[in-house]
Amino acid sequence: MRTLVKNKSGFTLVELLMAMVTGIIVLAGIYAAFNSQQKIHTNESQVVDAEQNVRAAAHFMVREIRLAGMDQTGNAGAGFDIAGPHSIRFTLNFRGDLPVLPGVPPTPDGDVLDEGEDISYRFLAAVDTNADGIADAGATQLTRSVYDYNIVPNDFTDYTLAEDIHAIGFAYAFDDNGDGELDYWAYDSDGDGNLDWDNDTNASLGFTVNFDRIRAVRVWILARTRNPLRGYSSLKNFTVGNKVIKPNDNFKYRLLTHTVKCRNMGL
Ligand SMILES: [Ca+2]
Ligand SMILES: [Ca+2]
Ligand SMILES: [Ca+2]
Ligand SMILES: [Ca+2]
Repeated sequence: MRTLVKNKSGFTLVELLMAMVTGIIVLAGIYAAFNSQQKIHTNESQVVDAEQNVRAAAHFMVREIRLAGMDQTGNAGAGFDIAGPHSIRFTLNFRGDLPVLPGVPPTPDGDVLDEGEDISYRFLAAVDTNADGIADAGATQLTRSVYDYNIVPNDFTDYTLAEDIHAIGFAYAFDDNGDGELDYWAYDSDGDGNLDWDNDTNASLGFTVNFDRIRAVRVWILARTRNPLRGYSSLKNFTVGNKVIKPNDNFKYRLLTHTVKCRNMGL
């Protein structure tokens, strides 16, 4: 006859269930800790990526804007062509028509029509259709455009300087009373080749200023993370040139501002 004997060395169903439940709780705890670590890690690496991206772009751009108007010959007419609130175009004269041989320093000629002498920084019109300096799709490329006089028809060659840029802004300083101190930060609001709008008061200057009098450029670049961050809400306001931007989403934003003295202007 079969007898039911309790196996002392085994587990009862209750013990087994308790062990399973305990196991699940422990695993859930480990998962939660891992998940939150993972989340922090993903968020942090995205922020680091965004910062490196925008820093490198700003560094390059600042270095080049500093050279605006550079011209050893003094008669190439180098300087600013566009001094807009969201785009800049400037020239420098540092080389001539002929290809430069390796090891031979370039000899500037009397124009700003050679390779790399006519530079713009901007959002392309297709990605900022209303030209307000804010990427239509939330983020876009900051483009460095080089006007190329060696191709027919002459046109810009565009290079992506940085991705994930939300907004860009520029303002230009000049010394109004000639005492050597910069007095206004302004920009050309109507594209007629004269500064006319005060960036700080957002009102007309009341007079116009030739681009030759620009002595410094201020640059704002507002970058954001490539993807929204889990569990993050953007609450800050950012001043970018002539506007205050208030993102309302889950991206993390990083604003870089640089003031660039244009050493070659006003020589
Ligand atoms: Ca030249
Ligand atoms: Ca836009
Ligand atoms: Ca002054
Ligand atoms: Ca104007």
